[in-house]
Amino acid sequence: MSVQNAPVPLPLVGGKNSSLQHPLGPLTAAEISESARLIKGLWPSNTDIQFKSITLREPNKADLTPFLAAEHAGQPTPNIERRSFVVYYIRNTDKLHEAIVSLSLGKVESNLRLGPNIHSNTDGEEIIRVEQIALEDEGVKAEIAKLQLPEGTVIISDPWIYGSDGVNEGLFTDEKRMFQCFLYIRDPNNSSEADSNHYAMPLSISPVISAETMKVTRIDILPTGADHTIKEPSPYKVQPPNEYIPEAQTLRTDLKPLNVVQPEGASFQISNFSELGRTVTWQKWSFKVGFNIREGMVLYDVHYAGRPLFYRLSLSDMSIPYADPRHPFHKKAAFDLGDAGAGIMANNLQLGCDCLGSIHYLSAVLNDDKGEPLDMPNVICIHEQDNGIGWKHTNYRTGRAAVVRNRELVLQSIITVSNYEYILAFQFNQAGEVMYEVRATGILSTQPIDEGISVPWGTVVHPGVLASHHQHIFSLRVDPMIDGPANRVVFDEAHPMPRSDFNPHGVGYSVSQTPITTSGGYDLDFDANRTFKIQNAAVRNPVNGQPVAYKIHAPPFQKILADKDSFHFKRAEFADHNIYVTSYKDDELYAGGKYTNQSRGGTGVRSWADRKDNVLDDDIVVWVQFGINHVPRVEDFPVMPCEIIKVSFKPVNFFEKNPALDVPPSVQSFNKSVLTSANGEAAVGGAGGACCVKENSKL
Ligand SMILES: [Cu+2]
Repeated sequence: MSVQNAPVPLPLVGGKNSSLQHPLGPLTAAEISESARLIKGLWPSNTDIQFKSITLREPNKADLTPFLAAEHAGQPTPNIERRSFVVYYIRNTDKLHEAIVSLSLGKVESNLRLGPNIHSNTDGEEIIRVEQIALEDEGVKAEIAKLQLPEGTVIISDPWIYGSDGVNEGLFTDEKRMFQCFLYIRDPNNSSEADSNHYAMPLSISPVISAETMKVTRIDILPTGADHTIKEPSPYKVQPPNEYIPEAQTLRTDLKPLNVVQPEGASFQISNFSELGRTVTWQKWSFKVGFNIREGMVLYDVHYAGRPLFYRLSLSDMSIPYADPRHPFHKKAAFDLGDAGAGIMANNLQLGCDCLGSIHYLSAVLNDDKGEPLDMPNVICIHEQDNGIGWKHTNYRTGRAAVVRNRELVLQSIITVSNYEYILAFQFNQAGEVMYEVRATGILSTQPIDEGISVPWGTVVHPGVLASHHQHIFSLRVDPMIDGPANRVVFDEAHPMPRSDFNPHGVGYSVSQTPITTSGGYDLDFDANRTFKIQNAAVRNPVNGQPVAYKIHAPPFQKILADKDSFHFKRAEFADHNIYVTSYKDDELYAGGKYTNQSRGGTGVRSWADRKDNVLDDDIVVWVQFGINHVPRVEDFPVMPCEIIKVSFKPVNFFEKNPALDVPPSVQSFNKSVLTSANGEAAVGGAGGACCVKENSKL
């Protein structure tokens, strides 16, 4: 990193705008415009600046902690300077800058030129332009002509982040920021259907475009056999279409409505903590919701029944390395948050489509490439859902059942990353548990394959269509404050007791606990039932004297398969361990480093963990990795049924008993279920109103 202008540190003072804004409030439209104006003021007026992100520079924790404490106590809060973090290029150059703007003081505090080998995320305008450039290029047209496609065939271009391989040879250099476009056609027999699934008709021509010159720099021809052989494009055999849109299907006709009705509205309350920030309270939970261009949803200051649990929660990073070893597929490794951004890719969620029931939407304001505010309507939906039974017991002697439903609060955001979708949700329940759920869906990234061939690194999902195997590896950043800021991570393991006079039948087993003292990467061990817990050793449960804790339930996944010398491995610094524990440092937010596009590694959670810091009873950050090895199925095409992955945080010795005991019983007078006949016809009303309420309880 070279420094163009040295940063000027400024003292922390209250500014002119601070009384209007909360330090965690997402940047307002006015603040985005003001940030852009101040950055433009650094340069001659004819300079064309390409803004990549203009986002809140969150306050240092040392400043924010007393603010939040005062806020919770209802006392006057200290002034904290509002800052924005701005990433921009001088357009059509590699001159990447990151700047910190003091909005309170109306000045640019620091402005750094970054590089070499540091590249920023793409943006919506750039992607659209790259698509067009690929299709307008005469060389690309000449290659396409060799395919002798039917008259009127529509070509579709999917720009991909170029990736890194360390090659620096002429046109094959990865030193400069580039895009690799994969080309497809729409069904030539239905060319006017803009939503036709072009991924069923991949071409072997792949233009590479320079992000600086915005010109095609080379045209790759993709291997379509079982080896590295490249064949000259030849007349294309149009295969049958494979559409996902409903009008292309014969829809089943036996589905009856299932309406989620909340006649008295929802049980949550939502208020503004800033112009765009929201505080959510629901069933003893309270937290603040922010939204930014990179992470999308961010939760702050999560409390249950007034007890602090998490300072900050967000999806920090993801990596999707592909299995095909051949050029140019060997570079395919998407880091969708850092390369594009979960915020900027968020869907505009639609009532009655993406969430059911009584829905409250949150909208956001991000920035476009000109530095203008960009309205992002309905990027988060908040709603409740019934998730079956929460707990139940029947006393078989009396026949009396006690049962409660498991109501959940859901904050959901859906991102579209070109072909793929991720449905991302924080979920809270009445038993003090927090879940983070990812549903992977959308369309596989496909490539052409010759008929009659199969390969061990991918699945043929349609005639002539290969979907390569790939891993989805996510990193959830958890900044805990379990009953206070000083936490530790411990892991429990269950081991058989040795046979002895004490264990004469060889059946005993015991659970041991090991504290993690040093920052590093740690792994699950299912044979030992290894369970990681975030613990506050200074706060003891009055029932058993054990430290209060939250345990982490994360499903097993295969760690990154690319070898340790590969760029995929070096770049995805989080992808090699289930858990990373680091000491807290301001500005260490993204597990794969701040700039993932064509990154080279050396920054991210693996590097931070290598500091070997103390993480025992200190301010720590826990990075929870989870994912899937996606070996595509024919059933994943033309659109993939949701693959669900869920991480849970559950209280362990945190409460004095089941915290959901006070959930009102599940009764017919509340639930209003109806009897249904054997052929599914609804009958009005229904018996069983006293299913678990005893009229003459002795209590
Ligand atoms: Cu996948």
